[in-house]
Amino acid sequence: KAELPLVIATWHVKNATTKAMEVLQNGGNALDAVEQGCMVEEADIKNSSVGKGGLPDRDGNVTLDACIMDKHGNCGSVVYLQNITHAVSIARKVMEDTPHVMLAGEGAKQFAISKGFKEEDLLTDSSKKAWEDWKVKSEYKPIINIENHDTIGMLAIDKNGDIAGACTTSGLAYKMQGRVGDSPIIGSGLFIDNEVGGCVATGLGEEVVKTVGSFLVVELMRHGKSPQQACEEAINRIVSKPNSNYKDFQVGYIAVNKKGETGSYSIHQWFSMTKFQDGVNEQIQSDFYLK
Ligand code: SD4
Repeated sequence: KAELPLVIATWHVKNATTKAMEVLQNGGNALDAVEQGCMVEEADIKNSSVGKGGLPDRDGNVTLDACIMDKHGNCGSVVYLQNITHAVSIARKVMEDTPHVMLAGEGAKQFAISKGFKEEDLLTDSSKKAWEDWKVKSEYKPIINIENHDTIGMLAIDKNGDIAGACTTSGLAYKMQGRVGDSPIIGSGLFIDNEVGGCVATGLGEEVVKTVGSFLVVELMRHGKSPQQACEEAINRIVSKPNSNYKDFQVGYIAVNKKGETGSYSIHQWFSMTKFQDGVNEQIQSDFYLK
């Protein structure tokens, strides 16, 4: 039986998994752990695809998407949130303090302010410079593995065996204004079923949404697949579509089941998962489709 608690996250985010594990070791539950773990990346201005310092859309607006899900199957999400760093915390407040699941744009921001969150400029000197450099050519094409250690999706199991998950992102760099990805869409960017397991996605959100990726992975686990097999089948679902141009984009999934087994898989090489369990916090290179 797997050692609990445990935390996994997309990409190379050891500071975030350290924080989440600290919460779990101090008796916090899985929901607290994933929120606080994700907040580490949101606050880090060096990260260019989440929170403060996230790359803007093509018009220079930094717009955030995030969601969170608990062991009861409750969920909260924010889309197109501006000027508030901790999108994941607003998602949690939507879940806990409103009758709704999702708040967008100005309404999400006003709600955050009403809860005492501070408005700030999320465009930093370096993300502004990157955008200005991009504008010279204004070529829009998703860059494979741009997130590297940035955008974060996290899943945790606490010592009671309960599962929670969260994800938070500034979305694709230089997206069209108004674009929303998979990350705040329950079942696409994230899905948790406390009886079965959880999954979170990263990469080109449009492709994840089209296959309702995270829900698919959890359903496959429900029907007996291991987390690894389920992630692989969900990636296969994307690449085996007629006319899929999967060579040009990345999608990666990580998953955990109720037993604490984990898996990860992506289309292209260099996706990784960070895993903290039994005193070991490690980056694990993920297996991939395009060999
Ligand atoms: C999106 N899936 O907005 C997000 C981006 C992402 O790692 O995950 N980056 O499409």
